[in-house]
Amino acid sequence: MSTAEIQDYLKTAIEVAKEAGEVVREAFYKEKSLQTKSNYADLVTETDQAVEKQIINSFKEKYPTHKFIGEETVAGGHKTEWTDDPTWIIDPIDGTTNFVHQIPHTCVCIGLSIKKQMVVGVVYAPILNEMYTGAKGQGAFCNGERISTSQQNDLKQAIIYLEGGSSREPDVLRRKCNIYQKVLQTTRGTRTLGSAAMNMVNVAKGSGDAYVEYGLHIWDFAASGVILIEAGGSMIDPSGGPVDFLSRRVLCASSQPLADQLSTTIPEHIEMERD
Ligand code: 2AM
Ligand code: CA
Ligand code: CA
Ligand code: CA
Repeated sequence: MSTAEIQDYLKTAIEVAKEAGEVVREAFYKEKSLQTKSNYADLVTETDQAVEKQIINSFKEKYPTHKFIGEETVAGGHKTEWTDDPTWIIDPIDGTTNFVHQIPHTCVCIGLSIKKQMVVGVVYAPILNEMYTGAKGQGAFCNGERISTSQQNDLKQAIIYLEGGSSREPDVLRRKCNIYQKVLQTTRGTRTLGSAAMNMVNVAKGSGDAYVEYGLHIWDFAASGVILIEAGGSMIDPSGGPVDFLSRRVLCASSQPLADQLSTTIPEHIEMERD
């Protein structure tokens, strides 16, 4: 695929993300119509659903043959169908709980895969006014300025993003607590932004050094993954080896040595049912 083609896809994704971000911004300080999904901590609003529809319709107009994977369109319990076809991977609002509670770390995520390779990623945080973009082989940017990771490679000096996640299963929570304790013991500290994509783009721009997560889905980290890699970061499976977008696990870091150190430090790696 040519550089010009990738640039065209990126340009479209930025336009579509901006339009979607406008809707998120408009709704942010208003009362929300709220439903729960798998449990009381797993939320969805009318805005999540409306924004996803809007994004998909915009792409369908321009690229009628392309496929879609979107958080609010994937029916509960169904396996994600990810093919070699050009596929737009969409999280209309990453950080829905932040959105509901008027915490500004909430963003629209749009990624494009071709032959199951991520080629374009856009993460737009409309309340923070931050537009993160990345395209394969073309670098990563925030509001048009080039970004790069901290290149930190000493765990003792590193800040690690960790999330509670939305699972409330006692076994998952116990394992997460064990990981949290070990990470606190071996690093400079932990942070939580409440959005997988915001954690990842912050690692991409050097605000913090790593992020490890179990329980997420392809739409949570596909778009921000391109940005992280293009910013010089590393993305692996938490127990080592290449990342698998359907495994529901990811470890990303400012550098490969840091990714490896964090991977071996974590006391247990939570197995999740694959997408
Ligand atoms: P969402 O807001 O799109 O649902 C918070 O832990 C972050 O992880 C959010 O980005 C959230 O995405 C995502 N997330 C949702 N469910 C999760 C889960 N069970 N485990 C981990 N992360 C999850
Ligand atoms: Ca969700
Ligand atoms: Ca998400
Ligand atoms: Ca979401």
